[in-house]
Amino acid sequence: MNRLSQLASQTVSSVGSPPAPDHPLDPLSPLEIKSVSALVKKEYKHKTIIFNTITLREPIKRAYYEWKEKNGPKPPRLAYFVIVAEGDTGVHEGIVDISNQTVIEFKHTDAVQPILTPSDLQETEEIVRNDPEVARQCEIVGLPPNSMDKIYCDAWTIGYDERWGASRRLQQALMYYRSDEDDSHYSHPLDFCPIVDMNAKKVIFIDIPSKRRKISTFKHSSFHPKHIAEKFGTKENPSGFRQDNDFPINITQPDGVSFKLDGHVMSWSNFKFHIGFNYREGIVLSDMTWNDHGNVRPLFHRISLCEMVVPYGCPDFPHQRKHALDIGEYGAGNCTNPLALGCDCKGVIHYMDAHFADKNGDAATVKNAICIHEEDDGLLFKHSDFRDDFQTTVTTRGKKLIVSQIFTAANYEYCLYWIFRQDGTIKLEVRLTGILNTYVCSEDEDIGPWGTRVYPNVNAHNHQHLFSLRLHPRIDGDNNSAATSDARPSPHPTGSKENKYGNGFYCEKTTFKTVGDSVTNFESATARTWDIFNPNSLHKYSGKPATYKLVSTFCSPLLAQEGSLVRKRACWAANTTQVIPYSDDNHGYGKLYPSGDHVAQWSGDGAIGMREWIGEGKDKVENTDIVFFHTFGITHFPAPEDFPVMPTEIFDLQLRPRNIHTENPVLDVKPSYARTTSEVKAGKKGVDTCSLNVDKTSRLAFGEKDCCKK
Ligand code: ABN
Ligand code: CU
Repeated sequence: MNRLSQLASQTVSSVGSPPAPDHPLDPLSPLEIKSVSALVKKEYKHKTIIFNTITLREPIKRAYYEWKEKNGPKPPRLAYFVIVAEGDTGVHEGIVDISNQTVIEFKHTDAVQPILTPSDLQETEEIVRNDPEVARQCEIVGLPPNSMDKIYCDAWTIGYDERWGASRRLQQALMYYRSDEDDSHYSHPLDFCPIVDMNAKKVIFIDIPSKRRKISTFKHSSFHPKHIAEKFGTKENPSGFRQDNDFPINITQPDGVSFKLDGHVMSWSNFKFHIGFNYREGIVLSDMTWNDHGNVRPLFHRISLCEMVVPYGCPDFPHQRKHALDIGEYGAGNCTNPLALGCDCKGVIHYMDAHFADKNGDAATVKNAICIHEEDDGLLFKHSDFRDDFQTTVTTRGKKLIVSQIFTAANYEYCLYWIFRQDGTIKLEVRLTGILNTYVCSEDEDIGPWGTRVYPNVNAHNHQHLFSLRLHPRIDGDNNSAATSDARPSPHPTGSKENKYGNGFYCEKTTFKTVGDSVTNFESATARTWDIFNPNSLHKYSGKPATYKLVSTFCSPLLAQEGSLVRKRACWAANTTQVIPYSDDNHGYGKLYPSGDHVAQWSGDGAIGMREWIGEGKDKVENTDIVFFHTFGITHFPAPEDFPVMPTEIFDLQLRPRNIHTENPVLDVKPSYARTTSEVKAGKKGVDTCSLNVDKTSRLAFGEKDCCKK
C-alpha cells in the first residue's frame, strides 16, 4: 500500500498566510506546508515539479534569543524547500517567508541529488518489477516464470558510482524474492543489482556478478506469529509462543504524568526544552534549560542526530556502494514510524504527530511520530548505616522522561530514546532491530571473513552503524569550551618525592584551543570522556567550570580505509569528536550536516560539510560559541541470532552535569523511605515506605499480598 495513503493526508482549501505557531521552533503545520507549496508552485509555474522537501528553516540563534530572552521581535517564519523539476538536472531549492508570503531565495543547484523520499523508494520497486531485463535475470538465477509480482527490492541511493556521478537521479535496487507476501524476503536475496534512473523512471543498467549464484531453494525464515506457530507449535502449545509475555508488566500512573507541555515546550522536573522534528534529523531538542532553585540556567541550544552512516565491509564490487548515510540520504524524519500505544510505548503517553510535504506539495501526517512518557528509573540514591544493621537509611527512587521515535531504514529499525534523569543527566539510547541486509551465497561457497552465513544460502555482510550527534552547547551562556578528560597515572615513578607509594593518579584535562585539537578519538585505556564547559562559570566549591561531561564508550572507529569512498563521504566518522565555531551565516544552517546538505550521490570530494568546517584546523574553539560533533555506534558482525529479525541491540551515551550544581541535585526528590538513627533508637518508624512515596502496587511474588503489612 502506498505510504501516503496510510497517512492522514490533509488538504487545505484556502491558501494564504497561515497562522504562525506561538513558538518559532515549532515544526511547520500542515497549513504552512500547503501555503509554502502554493507559493513555490507559483514561482515555478512554467515547470512540472515534484516536491521533495518542505521544512522549517529555524531562526538563527541570535534572533531566537533576542525574542526569547530580550523581548525582541519574533523571528520571521521561514521554510526551506527542495523540488525536482522535469527536464532539469540537480535540484531547485530556496527559502519562503511564510508570514510575508514570499519566496525570498531560490536557486538551481546542479550536480547534486535530493534526499530520497518514501514515495521514491516505492516507485523503484514498480520500475524494477516491470523491466524485461530484470525478468530475464530473475529467470537466470532460477526464479519460476511469471513471478515478477514476487520480486521485491530495497531501493537505496546509489551512494556514488563514478560511471554516472551525480548527473542522473539514481538508485541501486537490492533484489529479493518473496514466495508469499507474508514471507521475509531477506532469506532469498538475488545476486544482481539493477540501477534505476528516478527521473527517466527506468532501469538503466544491471550490475551482474561474474560468478552467478542461484536463488536459494531453502524455505524462507519468517517471524510473524503464523510462522512461529509453524516453527515451534506443538499439540499442547499450537501457537509456539513461550509463556513469558502471558504475565504482563503494566505501568500505572494513577495520578497522571509529571511533565507539562505548552505546545512543543516540555517542562519536566527541572528541565525545560523545545521538542522539534524535521524530515531529516527527526527529533530536535532546543533551548534546553535547568531550573536551579529558581535560577533558570541555559544548558544546550540544540541537540540532534545530524547524520549517520552504515558502511558495509565486503570488498567485492558492487558492495562498496553499500554505505547508507541514512539521515542525509533518506531522513530519520521521512522514515519515521507511527507508534502504537501499549506496544512501541507503554504507560501514560503523549504523542506528537509529524508533518511532511508529499510529492504534490500537500501535507502528509505521520500520526504518533514522537512518543513522550515517563518510566521508573530505579534508585536515584541510597545510603544505609551498617552500625544499626542498615536500619538508618534513605532510599530515593527516580523516574525518567523519555522522548522517542522509531525510524525504518529499509531493512533496519532505529529506535531512538532521548532520556532525561532527575539529576540533570541526558542520555541517548539507541536500540537497533529489524532485519540484516543480506546477500545470496551458494551452499559450498567460501564467503571469507567479510560476512556470516546466518541461514542457508544467506550471507550477512559485516557492517557498522555510526551516528553523528550534534551538540550546540550553551552552558551558563554562549561562550563554551571543550576538552578531553583522561584518567592518568602520576607521571612520577614509585619512590619519587611526588609519588612515593606509586599510587597517584589524576584526571588530565586537555582543552581544545583550535578545531584541529578537537579531532580526537575514544581511548579505553584512559577511560576518556569529553567535557563541554563554560570556563567563565566556576563552581563555588571545586573552582572547576560548569560542565556537561560526555560519557560515551560505544565508539567504534570507522574501519574503511583512507581513500575509500565511504571515508570520503563520511569523513566525520573517522574520529570520535570534532568541535567547530558556530556562526549565524547562511541562516545558521551552514554547519548542520557533516556530510553536506545534499548527500545522495555526493562523491565525497571537495570541501563540503565537516571537511570544509575543519579546513586547516586553525579556527579557535576556546571560550566561544561552539558546536560539538560526536561519532558513536557499533560494529556489527552478524550472527544467526540476528536472523530472521534482530533482537534489539542496545547502545547509549550520557551527558552528565559536573561542577554545575552546588551539591547532589536530587536531594529535593522525595524519598521512598527515610529513617534516621535517632528514630531507629526510639523505635520510631520514621518517614517510612508506606506513608511517603512508595509504589503501592509492589508486592511479594510468592507470599503476602502487600510488603508493607509486616
Ligand atoms: N539503509 C538504506 C535505506 C534507508 C532508508 C530507505 C531505503 C534504504
Ligand atoms: Cu547491523
